[in-house]
Amino acid sequence: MVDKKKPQPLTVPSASATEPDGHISIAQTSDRVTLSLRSGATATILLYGATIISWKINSKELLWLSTASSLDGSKPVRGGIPLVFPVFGPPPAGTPVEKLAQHGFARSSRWELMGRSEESDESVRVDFGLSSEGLDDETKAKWPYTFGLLYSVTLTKETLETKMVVQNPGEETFDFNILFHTYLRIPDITKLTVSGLSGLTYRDKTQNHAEITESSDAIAITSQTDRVYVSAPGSVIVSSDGAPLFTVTKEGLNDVVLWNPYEDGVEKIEDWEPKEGYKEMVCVEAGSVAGWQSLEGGAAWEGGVVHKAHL
Ligand code: TA6
Repeated sequence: MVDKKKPQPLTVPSASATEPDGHISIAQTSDRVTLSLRSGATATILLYGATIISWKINSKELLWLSTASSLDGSKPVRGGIPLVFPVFGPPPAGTPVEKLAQHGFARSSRWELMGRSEESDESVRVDFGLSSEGLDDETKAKWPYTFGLLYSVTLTKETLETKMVVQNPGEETFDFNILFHTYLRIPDITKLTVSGLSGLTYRDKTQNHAEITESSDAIAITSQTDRVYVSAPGSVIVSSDGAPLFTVTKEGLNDVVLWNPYEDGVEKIEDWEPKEGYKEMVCVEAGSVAGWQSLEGGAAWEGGVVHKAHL
């Protein structure tokens, strides 16, 4: 009896493999994996960065992706759900991550497809792995810790679940930030509100990281917005004209980042196209980034996000 909970070795031929009942299919090409369910949900994940570049329900795209985004592994994807590890933002000088690129190396490394498992006939999961052995020498020299990442993407009828296990098989403790940098697609930024963050302290990166208390439970975005909400509760609700579009529920993660570069910010982002695209997206990013997560040798850490679409 096959244990459906454990990832099974992928036996997918180069084309697609369809489950006997046609409920679930995993199509793998050389650079990406596509999941699809009979319900009409699909998700596509690049092996580069294990970046989710598409999440659709009944052909409706739910993630924002720049039309100028590189998808060939030449640079991090602009949009979808890039992974941030082991540092969020510009690496602080004088820390072990100081030589790394902004947001770390997870989003710009090639991950291995570890396997898949059917959770039920209406959900499918694939697992990706990245370890210190898999890093290129240059990156390894910049952050010489022994680590293992196991990233699970689970697609169901209404949700896209992303979960990361960080392992420290070495002896030396390392500190890390981690974040799922989700670009949600929305109809119109002028009708958007974000709820679930009221009363929290946020660090406003547009005001030199000033600490401000959030007073609104229906946050509107009317200018460049770049905030780290510290110790946020479980769920954030993204609405348009008062109707819920998404619920983002984090597990094992401390903080939520809210970002929209807005009209002035997109001008500085070369691979952001169309420039007007800021009107149709909001980044709601669950992570542990306000502080460092410390992982001792032999220990493991786990955290993830459930993105639910309200269609
Ligand atoms: O998560 C928000 C943020 O940290 C912004 O400050 C902005 O830098 C954004 O990430 C995108 O970063 P990237 O390195 O992908 O251009």
